[in-house]
Amino acid sequence: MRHTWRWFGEHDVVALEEIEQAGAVGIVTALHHIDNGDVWSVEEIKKRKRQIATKHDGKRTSLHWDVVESLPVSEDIKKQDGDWRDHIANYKLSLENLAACGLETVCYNFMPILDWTRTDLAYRLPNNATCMRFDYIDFAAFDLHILKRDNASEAYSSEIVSEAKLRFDGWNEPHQKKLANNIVAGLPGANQSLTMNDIKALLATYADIDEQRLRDNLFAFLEEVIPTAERLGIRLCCHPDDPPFSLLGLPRIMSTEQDYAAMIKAVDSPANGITLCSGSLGAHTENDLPGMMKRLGSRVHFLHLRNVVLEENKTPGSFYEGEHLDGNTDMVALIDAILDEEVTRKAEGRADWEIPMRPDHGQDILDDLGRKAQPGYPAIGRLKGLAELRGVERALASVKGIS
Ligand code: DNO
Repeated sequence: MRHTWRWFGEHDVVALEEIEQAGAVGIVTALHHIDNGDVWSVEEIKKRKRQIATKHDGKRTSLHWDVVESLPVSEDIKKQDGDWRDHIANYKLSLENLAACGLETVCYNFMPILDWTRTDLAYRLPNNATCMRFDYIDFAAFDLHILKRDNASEAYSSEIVSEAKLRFDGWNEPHQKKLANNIVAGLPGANQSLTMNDIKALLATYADIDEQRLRDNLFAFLEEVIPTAERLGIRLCCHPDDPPFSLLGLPRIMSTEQDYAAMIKAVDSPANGITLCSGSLGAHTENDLPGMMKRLGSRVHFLHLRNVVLEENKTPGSFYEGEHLDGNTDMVALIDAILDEEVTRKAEGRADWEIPMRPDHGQDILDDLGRKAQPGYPAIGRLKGLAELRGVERALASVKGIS
């Protein structure tokens, strides 16, 4: 695997020098300041490349921009509404510009309105570390009593509705505000910060969009952009829904192996690929990550390795972000399948045999607790994850006789 690290640009409190020390060789980043739907110009892309290559003291880093995460798909494209045709033309132009600057791997997602979301950004663990958590009942309480979405109760069982009411009744206003902010304000990389009114207005625009329609719109988007990507030598890779189930009554269509199999079949090109995020997909009890890697591996262009601890016994749908090796995904088996895929690619002579991987998220530990990096993206928690994942990789490679 090629070890990469997500960096949010010059305002990231984790410095490039630290990323080098952590042992990463590649950078994953995006032009977060450009509005969704607009073109990424060659000038802006080159500027980011220069930033990645330069340390604070002006010397060169050893880091290379490996993956774009994400080139966002606008809401208009997802709905085939408003300026969607212009946005598709802009998307193709951005791909042209990225290819002209040497970028080959481009991640995106197709989640309506909300990108990834959590209810708690600093859930305290018994050892005093903190991590991110998604509590299904808290989310329902937000939906039913803070957002007050029309017909929201139809989305939940009667038990969840009454538990959510009990919880909500026990919250003071600051607590309600904090929860709402965690959910709607946009986590790192989401590229947009929404207010409650924005969410309500956006929800109304999705009234006629069910799962089938959203899937048709994804496939239509891919039919447009994949030929461009293929011609440019760009590998697009779709990130899964996080969490992998419907939220706020909205369809989510990239949550399971079947969803990915259907996407790959719809537009059959090596440029139409997958971001295998073991944390997002692992929050769905039925997803078998090592199996997915074995069956869909040839199209996996980017890996996010992390683990979630499901709280199924307490509440289905609730989970917290565990240490990288412990949780719902058998990480050793997953890395084993990844190494096998790399061996196959090498034998086939594929130039992209080495798959970029980033240690996804991390718990806040040690000095992270005071540094306050972007939620989910602390320096030491991720460094620990990367070190553990590399250890497993090195050990398995040695057993397999891979150099
Ligand atoms: C969360 C991230 C997501 C991801 C996008 C991809 O940590 O994995 O924000 O970048 O969903 O488009």
